[in-house]
Amino acid sequence: MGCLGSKKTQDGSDGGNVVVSSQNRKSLAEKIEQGGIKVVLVGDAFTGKTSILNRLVYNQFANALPSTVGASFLTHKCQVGSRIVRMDIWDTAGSERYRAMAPMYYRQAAAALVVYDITQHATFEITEQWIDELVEREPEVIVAVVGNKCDLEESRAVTTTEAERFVQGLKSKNTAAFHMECSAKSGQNVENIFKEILMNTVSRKLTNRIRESSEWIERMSDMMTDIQTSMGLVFRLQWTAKKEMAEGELSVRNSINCLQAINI
Ligand SMILES: Nc1nc2c(ncn2[C@@H]2O[C@H](COP(=O)(O)OP(=O)(O)OP(=O)(O)O)[C@@H](O)[C@H]2O)c(=O)[nH]1
Ligand SMILES: [Mg+2]
Repeated sequence: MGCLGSKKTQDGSDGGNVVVSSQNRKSLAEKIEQGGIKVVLVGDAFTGKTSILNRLVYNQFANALPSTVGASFLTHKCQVGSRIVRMDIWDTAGSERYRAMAPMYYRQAAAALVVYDITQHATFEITEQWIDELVEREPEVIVAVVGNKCDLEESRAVTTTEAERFVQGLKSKNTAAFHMECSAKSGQNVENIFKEILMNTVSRKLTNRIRESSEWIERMSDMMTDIQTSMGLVFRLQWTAKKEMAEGELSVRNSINCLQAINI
C-alpha cells in the first residue's frame, strides 16, 4: 500500500473549506474509485488521534498539539494492489464537551479507529462505550482498537493481552474488529493499521459481492426449476389433449363402422 496524497480541513462542524493538494492529478483522479471509504477516528482526548493522522499523511509528529475542535476532515489515497482507494477520514474531538457530536460522524462509516493511550487505563476502559455507540448505529463497521503511544513502554498501563482479550469478546458478538498498537511519535505500525482497514474493507466488499452473486444464482436456479415444472405441466396437458383427441376420433370412427355394419 502506498500513500498518494491528501486534502484536509478543520472546521469544528461539517468539513467545509476543503483544500485540494497539488498531487490530486487527473491521471490519478481517473483511477480513483467513485466514493471513498469513510473512516472515523474516535477515542478519549489526548490519546493521539490527530497525531496518528499527521504521521500517516504528512509523516510528522508534534510534541504539543492543540486539541481538535469538533472534528477535522481529510482525504487520503492509498494503493491496494492495482487499485487506488480514497479514504475519507473524520478525526473527531475526544473531549467531553464534543462527546455528543461524535455520532454525527458515524453515518455510513466503513471503519473506525477507536484509539486509547496504552499509558492511561481509563482511556482503554472507555473504548467499550465508543464501540457500543458505533456498532449500534453502524453494525457493519470494521473496528480497529488502537493502542497508541507504544513508545512509552515503561509507563504501560494496558497490557496487549488485555486488549486482545477485549477484541476477542467483540468478535464473539459478531463485531468485525482487530487490535493493533502503534506510536504516532515513532511511526511504528501507523501505516499498517490503515493497510489492515483497507484489506478488511476490500475483502468485506468482495464477500458481499460474492454473496449477492450466489443469491442471484440461487434465485435463477429456483426460476429455472419453476420454468421446468411449468414446461412439464404444458407437455402433460398437450399429451392428455392429444390422447383425448385420438380417443375421441377412435370412438367416432367406431360409431361410423357400427352404423356401416348395420347398413345405416
Ligand atoms: N509519546 C507519545 N506522545 C504522543 C503520541 N501520540 C500523541 N502524543 C501526544 O499526545 C498529545 C495528544 O495528542 P493528540 O493527537 O492531540 O490527541 P487527540 O486524541 O487528537 O486529542 P483530542 O483532539 O483532544 O481528542 C500530544 O501532546 C501529542 O504530542 C505517541 O505516539 N507517543
Ligand atoms: Mg485531535
